This record gives sequence, structure tokens and C-alpha cells, in this order.
Amino acid sequence: MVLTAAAIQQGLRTQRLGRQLSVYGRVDSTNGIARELAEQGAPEGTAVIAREQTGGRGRLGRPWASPPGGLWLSLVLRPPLPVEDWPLIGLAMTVGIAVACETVTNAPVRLKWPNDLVLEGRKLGGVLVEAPGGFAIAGIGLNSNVPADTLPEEIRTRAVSLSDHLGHPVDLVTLTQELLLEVERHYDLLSIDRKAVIEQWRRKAVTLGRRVRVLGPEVIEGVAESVDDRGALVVRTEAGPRTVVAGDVLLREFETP
Ligand code: BT5
Repeated sequence: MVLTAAAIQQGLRTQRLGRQLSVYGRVDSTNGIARELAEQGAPEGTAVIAREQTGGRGRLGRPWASPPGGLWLSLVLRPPLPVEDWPLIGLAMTVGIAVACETVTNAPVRLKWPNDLVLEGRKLGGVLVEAPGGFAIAGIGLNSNVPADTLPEEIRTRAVSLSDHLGHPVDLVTLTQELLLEVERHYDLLSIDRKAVIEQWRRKAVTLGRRVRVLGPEVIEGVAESVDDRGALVVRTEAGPRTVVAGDVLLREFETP
């Protein structure tokens, strides 16, 4: 089915997410459009989808390859949480996305701290939460029907798509509807029972219990032990436990972020 706002909204089971929804052809970045809408007062849950992005971005200004066939989606959020807790939003989103992918395709999607979706040990997608003031924009990038060999050469061997895994394309309309539903559920659950969200994240995590090197303001090496109540990663190092709020986790020596 073709990805249009009407197709997605027909049968959409969410309360807020995607109730206002625009689907574009090619844009610079859906996060940019969502931000403009938020600044004009768009309500929580307003969603922006593009079939293709020319300036898709990841964390720390890194580029996000966004050819046609992927799900490139941004949400306007007005979180009822103190700003210190906003790092949990990305965590909750990735749990929701993983649950939705599993429901629709059965693919065993796993999570890597902070906001990565992993399948077959490769990157399936990620979430970028930007907080320019007063509201948050959550950008979701999911390689749904993007064959990894159409991605830029430098990421090809580290990326995977649902269609690569399944051997056939997924229905983007169904996937988007399920994703909005599960993301809403897990985002809402954060305000009620954050421990439940963190516990679900832990169960899907590939990061915990492993030796890691964390690239942040400084490089920390040790065993990733847990994620705390604020979504920070706790690493057991030779000098004792360290808490990391932001960074990239490398699970192997030769990995690059
Ligand atoms: C992320 O950043 O994983 C967050 C990506 C969020 C993208 C969405 S798409 C909709 C919305 N609009 C935007 O402009 N952005 C959001 P990070 O953890 O920094 O990962 C970026 C790194 O992943 C890059 O440096 C590459 O190594 C790799 N990468 C880039 N494109 C990829 C792709 N399509 N699949 C897998 N890996 C990719």
C-alpha cells in the first residue's frame, strides 16, 4: 500500500500520535519540519513523514542516509516530564519501535544504548531526540524497505533493513500504524511507571553485561552493567562504577560509531 496520510490514519489506533500527520515526498529533514510546526503551536503527537530525506541527521550532527523505502518520521512531543528525564524518551521510543517491528514482521529487534535498533548485529534504525526549548522533536529512522547495499558504502556492512532480514518488503502503512501505537504506549508509560519501560528496554538490550568502550566527553572502558532511572548507562570500570549520560557505545574494539 502506498504511504499516504489517509492510508495511515484509516485504522490508526492511537490517541494523539499521528492524529495530525503530513506525508512529504523529498525533504531536507523531517525533524526540521516538525520543529517549525512545534514552534507554530502544533499539538503533541503531530507527525511528519518523508519518503526521502536529503539532509537526514543522526546524533552529534552525523548524517543519516534516508533513501526511498525507509520510514523517516518525526513527532512533536510536549513531554510532561522534567527535562532531566528526557533522555528516557529515546529509550521508550526504541522499545515501542522494537515491539512494533516484532508484531508486524516477527524480526527479533534488539536495542543498543542509547537509541539504536539492532537486527542481526547490525543497525536497523535509530532515534534522535532534539529539545530546542519547551518541546521535544523525536525523529525515528527505520530501514524498513531499504536494501543495505543501496546505502553509502561506509555504512553498508554495518546496516540492515527489515526487507533484508525477511527477504521481502514490509507493508509500510501497517508498520507505521503499529509503530505509532507502540511508541505512544511506551511514551505514555514513562509518566506512569518508568521502571516498567526501563525493564522492557533491559530485556531487549544487547549492551548490558558486555565489555564496552564508551565514547563521550571522555573514553570509558568497562562492563556495561545497567541503565539507571534517568536512562544513563552505568559502566563498571577498574576505578569503580561510572555513569554515562550521553555517548556512543562500541561493543567491539574495531567498531566505529
Ligand atoms: C541515530 O543517530 O541513530 C538517529 C537517526 C535518526 C534519523 C531520523 S530519520 C527521521 C528524522 N529526521 C532526521 O533528520 N533524523 C531523524 P546516530 O546514533 O548518531 O547514528 C548515525 C550513524 O549511523 C551514522 O554516523 C552512520 O554511521 C550510521 N547510519 C547513517 N544512516 C544509516 C542508515 N540508514 N542505516 C544504518 N546506519 C546508518
